[in-house]
Amino acid sequence: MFNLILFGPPGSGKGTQSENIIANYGLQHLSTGNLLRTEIANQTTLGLQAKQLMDQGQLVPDEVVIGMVGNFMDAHREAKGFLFDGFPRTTAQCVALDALLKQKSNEINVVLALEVSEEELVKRLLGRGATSGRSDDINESIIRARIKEYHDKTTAVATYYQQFDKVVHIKGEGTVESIYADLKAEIDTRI
Ligand code: B4P
Repeated sequence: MFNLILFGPPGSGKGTQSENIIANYGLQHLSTGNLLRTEIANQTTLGLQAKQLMDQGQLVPDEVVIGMVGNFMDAHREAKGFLFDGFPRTTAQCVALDALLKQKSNEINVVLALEVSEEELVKRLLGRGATSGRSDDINESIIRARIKEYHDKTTAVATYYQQFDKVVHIKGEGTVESIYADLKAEIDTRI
């Protein structure tokens, strides 16, 4: 199994680049943002609780996200590897993910960390908000709150995997194609 974490702040291109990576390597895409938005669209109890937090730019509680990820991995036992997009976002999620993978004698192979300036992130997310209808993208103060959550809680994810020497930093500004080429080069040396 080859397991990859695509890491970076909101708007850094995780979802965008995930599409290219899964198309090329056949990994199973696991985006916690997409899973949560499906719960919201289906108006489940979990979705209704998550929406309130997401609309304020806050993270959904660890136990909710970890349970959802465990169920998803169980439902995709045949996968030849996972591309984790937007997960883990806290140290507790890192520890839980390591435990889930260890049960299957697996581990994270690499963390590819996209680096983008804050002003570019805000510009991209406001741009997406103008057309996508995503309620967490339309308001600059919510976008700034998401970036603050990232600095307060999610940068610790890179620190966690750095202790195992698994983090590779990638410049996330430029064309989608040029950034994908950099990601691909790192994957190809490891897969
Ligand atoms: P996510 O769905 O993960 O949202 P995101 O980080 O904003 O999106 P992403 O980073 O994938 O977007 P992309 O850059 O591709 O999370 C949403 C919310 O769900 C979170 O705030 C949180 O509340 C909750 N949540 C999710 N996972 C959680 C977890 N594990 N724990 C707790 N809570 C969780 O795209 C952004 C825009 O940039 C697009 O318009 C794209 O076209 C553009 N773009 C991409 N690459 C570009 C480039 N190179 N140049 C110019 N524009 C580019």
